[in-house]
Amino acid sequence: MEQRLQSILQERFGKDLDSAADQEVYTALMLLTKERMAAMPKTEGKRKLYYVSAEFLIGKLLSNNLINLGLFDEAKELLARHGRELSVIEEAELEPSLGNGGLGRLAACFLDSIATLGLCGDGAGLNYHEGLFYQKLENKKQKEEKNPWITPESWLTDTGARFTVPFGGFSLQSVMYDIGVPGYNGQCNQLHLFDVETVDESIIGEGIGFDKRDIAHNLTLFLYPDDSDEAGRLLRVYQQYFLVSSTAQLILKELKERGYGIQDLHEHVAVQINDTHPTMIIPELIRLLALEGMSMDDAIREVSLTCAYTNHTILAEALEKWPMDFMRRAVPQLVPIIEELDRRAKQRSGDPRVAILDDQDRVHMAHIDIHYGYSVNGVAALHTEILKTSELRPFYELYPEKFNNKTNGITFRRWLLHCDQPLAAYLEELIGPGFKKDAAELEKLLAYQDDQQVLDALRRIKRQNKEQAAAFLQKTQGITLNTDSIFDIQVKRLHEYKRQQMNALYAIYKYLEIKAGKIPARPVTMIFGAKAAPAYTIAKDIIHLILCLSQLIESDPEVSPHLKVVMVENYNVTKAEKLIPACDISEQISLASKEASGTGNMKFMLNGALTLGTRDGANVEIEQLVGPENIYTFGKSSEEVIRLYDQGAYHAADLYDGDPEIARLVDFIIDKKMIRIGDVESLCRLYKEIVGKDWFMTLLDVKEYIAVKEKMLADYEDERAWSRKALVNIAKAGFFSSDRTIAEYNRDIWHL
Ligand code: 26V
Repeated sequence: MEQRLQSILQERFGKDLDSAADQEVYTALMLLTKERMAAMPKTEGKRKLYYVSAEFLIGKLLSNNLINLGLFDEAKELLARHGRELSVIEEAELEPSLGNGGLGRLAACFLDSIATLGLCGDGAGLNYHEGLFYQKLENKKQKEEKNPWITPESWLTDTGARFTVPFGGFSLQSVMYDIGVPGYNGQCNQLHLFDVETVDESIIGEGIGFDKRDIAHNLTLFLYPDDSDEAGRLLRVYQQYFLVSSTAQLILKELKERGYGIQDLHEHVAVQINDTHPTMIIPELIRLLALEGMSMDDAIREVSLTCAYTNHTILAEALEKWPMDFMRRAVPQLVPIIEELDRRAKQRSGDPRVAILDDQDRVHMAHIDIHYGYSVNGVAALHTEILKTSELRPFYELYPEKFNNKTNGITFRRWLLHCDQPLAAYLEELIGPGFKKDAAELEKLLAYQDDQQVLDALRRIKRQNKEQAAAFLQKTQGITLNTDSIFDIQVKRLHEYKRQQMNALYAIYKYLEIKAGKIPARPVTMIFGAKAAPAYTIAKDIIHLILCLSQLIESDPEVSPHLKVVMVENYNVTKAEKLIPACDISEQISLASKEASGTGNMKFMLNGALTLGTRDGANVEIEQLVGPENIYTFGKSSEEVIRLYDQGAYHAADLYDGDPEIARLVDFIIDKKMIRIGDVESLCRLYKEIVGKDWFMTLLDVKEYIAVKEKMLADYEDERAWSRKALVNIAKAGFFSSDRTIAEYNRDIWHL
């Protein structure tokens, strides 16, 4: 390795490992890794999977690729011999923000596991030049900026493949870039990212502003541009079609290159549709097959046996419904096909709840997937049950055989071996290296649950990780953390259903307690990290509330020694990797029934944090695995919440009026002290929202939440009992390896 690295440095920069800048060493290591990946065998199979997704939140790639290639230690030692540190070198890598949150990160974990299991399958997505957005925190508010990540030398390789994508009135040229996805001691697959040839970064103005109608120049600039106006929503339709048309053309091209004909499609191709964003691949494939002479009946049957759909949410506002008029403007060639699919669906069932076209001339994307896909899966046991019994019930009655559950997972390469190297090394010492290949072997750790030495070591590792995270926050945001304190962390997208506002009410509670002289046994550090959608006003108000509380507490010498509230700027995969190993309390407090699965919950558990959570999403399965004594749950059940919605029986104002303790916390949002440091309009709007509406029922669970969190803080003082619980969580996390999830997808859906 050393020789090759030195020669790349020499060729490119005329330098060597002792004289090159960090950026140059990074580039050389990246190029070396790319060479190694290009030389790896590609996976082959009778049936090839295309995992189609509008998002792949891949994170930085250097360290993870080195780990998967088995080169990590060698690279680290080589650099160390020249007085350099890999962890410093990898800071030069820019993180692409090609996803919003869980859905995009899941897609990235899945690619890692597909390659690791040696399965023949590639990802297909879009090459957004500026990603989602970079979040700046200024004047206690979120500001969006562009987030460029593509440098002249990057992980992208131009494959030379080009496709023409036809839109109403014009066509665009699609350029296919590949990013290699090496498996862990396996083969190498690809992530195909399509880019529009005419993309033009110079049209971006202030912040993330640009002309939303200039499709030829803007199509691959940003992920999900602001969909609060019509031009933004229409652009999403253009993006989605660009993705699926390019992918469909690639699929048929590769099918033929592999020596098969279009009549063999479903035997040799599986398409996994990641949420509804790539749904148009169904009518597009049908269109392309028909163009090649296949009958409509045959084309629909072939495609229906090829495509499978994953649902990631039950939130009605997140289920895509596009006006047919958008289709007529952007993709008129799909209109007759969508109409035909709708006609056939209506023939099959007259129930308006399962129609593709509704009486307002809107296309229900999920309904296309369910009628014309062969599999429909939810992402956690509870989520799939809710789909079957309530959200998608009429579909379940029509097609019970299509429905199945695939509980999400995470890749342990990134979320243990890479992000928590001290823990991974210690586990290897204790139980051997087997867990790296077979995550179920983590259970061997259970043999040590009463071993004081092991429990002490786990606590030491946690302490060391807290110091690392604290040093990182000091360096990046100038924030000083007390590493003796309890680290209580909620990091995820900002959404009312995830209830960051409930956690903020806890901060208010604690603040008032301390002001009243009730000093906690140990200081608490509450860490938040969250991006809000640019047009989601209440979400931004919640960020503002958190930042106001942070300042209020920081500037109060009575309170600040005991409580700290921190908001991490631009929370992303890299920051998750620093924070998760440092966590004591993992906040998973969504309103029951609303979080389809969650995957952060799994990452925290694997890194020895204890969950404070509702019985929602995969939390339910965590509880079943670790047992109720090793998790802290609270809150109304999903059945109860669904009943409240069905009967319209939840009224926040009743709880507010009837309970002075609740009123005291909510009122503090607009207390004089807060108004003095914050934006009155924002704080008042949030206050009114919580008292008057509270659609996600914060006040329903807040008291029990506070009580359970208090119990948790008290329990932390019993070091031995706490560490034992942490050990059980690590030991039982094996189930959440995405290798298990992918093995199930392959067994039940893909049959590769
Ligand atoms: C999308 C939107 C779009 C606009 C309106 C508000 C809204 C709210 C939620 C969403 C979520 C879209 C789908 C999604 O990201 N689901 C997440 O998927 C993860 C991987 O399966 C899962 O762990 C999370 O629980 C789920 O929220």
